[in-house]
Amino acid sequence: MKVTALAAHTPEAVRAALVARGWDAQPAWFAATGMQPLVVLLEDISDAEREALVHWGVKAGADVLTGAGWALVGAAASRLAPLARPDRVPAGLERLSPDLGRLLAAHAEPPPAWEIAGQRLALDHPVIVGIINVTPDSFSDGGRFVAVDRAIAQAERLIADGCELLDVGGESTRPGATPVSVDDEIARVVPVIEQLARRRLGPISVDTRKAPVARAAIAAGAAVVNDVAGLAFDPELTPVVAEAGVGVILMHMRGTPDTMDSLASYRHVAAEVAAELSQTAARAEQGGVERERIVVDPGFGFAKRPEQNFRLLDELASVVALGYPVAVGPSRKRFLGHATGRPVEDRDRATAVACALAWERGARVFRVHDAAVAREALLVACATTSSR
Ligand code: PMM
Repeated sequence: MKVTALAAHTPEAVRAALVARGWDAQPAWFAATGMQPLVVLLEDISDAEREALVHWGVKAGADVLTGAGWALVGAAASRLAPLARPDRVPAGLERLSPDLGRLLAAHAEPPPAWEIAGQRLALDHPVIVGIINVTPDSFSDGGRFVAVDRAIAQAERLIADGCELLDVGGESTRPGATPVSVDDEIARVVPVIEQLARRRLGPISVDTRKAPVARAAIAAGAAVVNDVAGLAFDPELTPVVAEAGVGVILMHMRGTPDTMDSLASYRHVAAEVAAELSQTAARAEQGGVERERIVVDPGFGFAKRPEQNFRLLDELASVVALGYPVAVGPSRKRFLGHATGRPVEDRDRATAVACALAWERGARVFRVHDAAVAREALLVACATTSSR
């Protein structure tokens, strides 16, 4: 007898083993995804539900660990599947079916594309978003025309380096940054977006929390709104996004850039960020934003301490399981400096590694300053996981 361990972090090894032994591609893929081990955390459950789960676990051969109000259930996806089916779920566990069903569906079939205004971005490969910051320092020597010219040159470089979306922002969201008025923010971003659109450099995203800025940016040609506040800062922004039919990136943070550092307290950062993002996305959908237009982002560096960012990066699967495409923005952030000791201007390699790790865990959209380095790392990561 010959015994070989197979990789189980994705269904790939099992699929390949079956195909190599004569299985057809489709059944091999279904069997492999069904065999993949999953662990789900259930919270806010009753004692009766807990008991029913333990009972089911013994019969189904699943691992169930429980405590007051919670349970951890570990089993192959195919074993968990009956719990997600209203006609097969054991008595007493009916409340579990809808959420577990969504989670298993997202696991088996991740979203294939992201719908932005007038275009769909395929997610079978990494989508790189290039950052174009139009903040006061870009005006410091020469004023608006120089700033616009510089942004155009930056855009051309980012596109040449493989970006599929350009994210234009006029407000710094770092802690302690001076607030920018709506008029100033519009005066910064709109001329740049107009010029990018005129030169067909894009598609373009606008990084803003404010409805009037988003409205002006969309009129100038933006196809995506990237909101670090997840549509919670300005109540008028949701209808603007919904009515314009633009794509939206809903980022997780707590509080505002000024208060967020004091709100970085979590018992289980990935579970809490996933739950809060799920509510953010549900609110957007209730406000009329189509599901296919939504991307969620765990918000590295926003209301998270260095170690929490790394935990969140490692446990990104909890966010991916929400079923929306996931964007990440680790670029040059402080937590990368924390691990490498490198200053902000020397964090592009660390950024590229973080992007590759995030791809492997299911992220599909990557917001970066230096696209060339990130792209190389992502091409290697993508080639490793996409051998089919
Ligand atoms: N980070 C910043 C700004 N906007 N948008 C998204 N979607 N995700 C992020 O992580 C994010 C963002 C802050 O970084 P910067 O000041 O270097 O642009």
